[in-house]
Amino acid sequence: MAIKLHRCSAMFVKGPHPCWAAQHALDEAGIEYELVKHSPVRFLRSDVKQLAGIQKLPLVEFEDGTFLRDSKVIAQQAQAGTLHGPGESAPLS
Ligand SMILES: N[C@@H](CCC(=O)N[C@@H](CS)C(=O)NCC(=O)O)C(=O)O
Repeated sequence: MAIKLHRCSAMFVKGPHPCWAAQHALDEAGIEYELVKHSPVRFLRSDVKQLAGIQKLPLVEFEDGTFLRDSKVIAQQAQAGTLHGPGESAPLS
């Protein structure tokens, strides 16, 4: 499964920061991903808006072009081993 984690470039911000939380959860679960960094300023994320239709990060992008949003959902699925796109009924393998 080749996924991409889109997150803001403020890598130094940890703790409850949503981008950090999502990345940390993927790392803890041993899930491999390509890291794609974007502006920490939401209104400068026209690239994200064009790609996913929204500007909030983090986002997990799946091979089929779908996106999973919200750090809590990403972390929950990563921890449960059920990471899958919103249109998928089962985890990608
Ligand atoms: N509830 C969302 C919150 C996402 C969020 O606030 N992300 C930050 C990461 S930098 C962001 O996009 N901030 C820019 C803004 O809200 O303008 C989640 O947990 O994923």
